[in-house]
Amino acid sequence: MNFHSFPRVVNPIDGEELTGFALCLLAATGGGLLPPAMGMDACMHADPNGPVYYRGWYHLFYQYNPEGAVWGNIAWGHAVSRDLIHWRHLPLAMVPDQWYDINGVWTGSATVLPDGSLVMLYTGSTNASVQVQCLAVPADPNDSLLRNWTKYEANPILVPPPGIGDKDFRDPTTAWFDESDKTWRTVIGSKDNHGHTGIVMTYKTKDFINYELIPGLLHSVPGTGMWECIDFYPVGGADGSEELYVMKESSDDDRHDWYALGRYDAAANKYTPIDAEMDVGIGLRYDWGKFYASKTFYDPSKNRRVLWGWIGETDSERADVAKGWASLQSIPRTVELDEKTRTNLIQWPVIEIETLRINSTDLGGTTIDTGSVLPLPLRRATQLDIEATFHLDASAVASVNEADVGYNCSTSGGAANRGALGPFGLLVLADGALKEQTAVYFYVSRGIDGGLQTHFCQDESRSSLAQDVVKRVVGFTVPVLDGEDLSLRVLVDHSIVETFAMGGRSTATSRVYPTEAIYAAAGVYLFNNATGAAVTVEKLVVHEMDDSYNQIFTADDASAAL
Ligand code: DQQ
Repeated sequence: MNFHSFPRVVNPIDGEELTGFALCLLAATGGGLLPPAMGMDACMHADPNGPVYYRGWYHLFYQYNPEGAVWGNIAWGHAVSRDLIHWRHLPLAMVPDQWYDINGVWTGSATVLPDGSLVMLYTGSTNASVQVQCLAVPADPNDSLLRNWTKYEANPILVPPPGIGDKDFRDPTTAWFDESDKTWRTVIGSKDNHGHTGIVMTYKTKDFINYELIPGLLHSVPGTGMWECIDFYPVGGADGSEELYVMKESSDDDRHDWYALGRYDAAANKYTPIDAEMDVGIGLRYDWGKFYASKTFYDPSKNRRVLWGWIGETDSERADVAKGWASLQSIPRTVELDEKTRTNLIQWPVIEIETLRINSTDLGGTTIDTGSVLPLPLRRATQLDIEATFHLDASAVASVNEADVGYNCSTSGGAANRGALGPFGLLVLADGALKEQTAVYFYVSRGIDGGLQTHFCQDESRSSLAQDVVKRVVGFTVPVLDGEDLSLRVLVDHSIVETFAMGGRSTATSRVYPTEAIYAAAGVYLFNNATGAAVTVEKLVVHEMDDSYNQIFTADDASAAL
């Protein structure tokens, strides 16, 4: 089945006629669960694939099951956009129809060559379930919508090398050009079956058809298991600062996206993290909530790197089958080196998201006393972009005591647990009785070395009255430099909360399933559960957000686009 074979139906809320992906929205609404509508919505099943900017269009391919709401029969879904916000869904780009990908057209990456042409490398799962790498190119390079793809006639172009398991060889990266020997390099993640070590292998090629494995490993970290969906790219380097490299792996063991900053020695084929304790798989994550199998691409039209992650469901598979869809893509984020700290990345929603702001309320200059919860006077609170800055005065900070040593977002009791200087922040998607709420907050504590630590956490434990939902408290410490206030940017979209703390130094995404805090019954509150200090909310601007009106591409759209 492709998108166009869905029956035509009408949305009971606005009477608009819907097809395809929108059918999933209808099913979800009918089931009492509210799908997000600001970004890419519903019915996609997993990893973003091959994101690329091609002839004026942003393309996002993604792992998609055309036959069900859960993983299986993996093909490449495809959507295009002019602005990263308003998307049109196209027919499937690639389906499993060859012996080398009959068990799935798995994850891959696009590479734009210097002449502007495009190659796509992806993993095929063969008829014997062996993971092999395959090449595909646009069937018509003049079609800016890239609707048809030609798989290379002699695929696969790579099979697992000696010592690598048949099921441990997947997800080739975007290639980069190495001037030293005029070859392209691509890397592929795997694991060393003896040591449970995550590894990255580098291949070089001149033509994307013939490849040579470079001896040795680009990187490896013991104890981290299979590395999926490697991403590898430079950051920084402007104004004479040293360029660093991000290596990201999606850990099949714990289903989190881990990254490190490091140095890349191309001649030696070696990656070395700047801090061994913050190595790939053991240090920093892109997002402390639900965010996996992510991929970046370089956007030449705005000279920026853009990141997408797959936001899986946290309800049960049974519920996904019942509602008929599963999973989202995150709002696209720019990603760059934090030049102030040089220890972490900065992630930030692409600026285009601000075009969805339809009404803004300035509520800054409020003080939240200890132990208080303040409702915000908002007209609508289900689709919001909230910008907040909190200030703690220095004397309060000095009062943080030993009881707060060793605070940990996930294990220290969440938003209900009171300490000297936390938690304080926002409750979003909260109903009037606060039976349902997602808490986004800071907690300042002492580290074991006696210094202050700021934790940024998101508490899902009361996000839904529904039972069959995984609810956690997620988060981590976030760097705060001298003189900086504590800032949050929270994107709320019915059933997803994407938060960026300290200007994007740390992020957390929660998939939530409110049953009471919906439509007009949803609200936002400021809260301060700290025992030791009032908190001043220096800045609080709440933007009401519009839907992004994603649609199915029609023949008329297609001809108008060309
Ligand atoms: N999903 C794909 C694999 C990848 C995994 C299969 C990550 O290529 O390793 O659907 O979610």
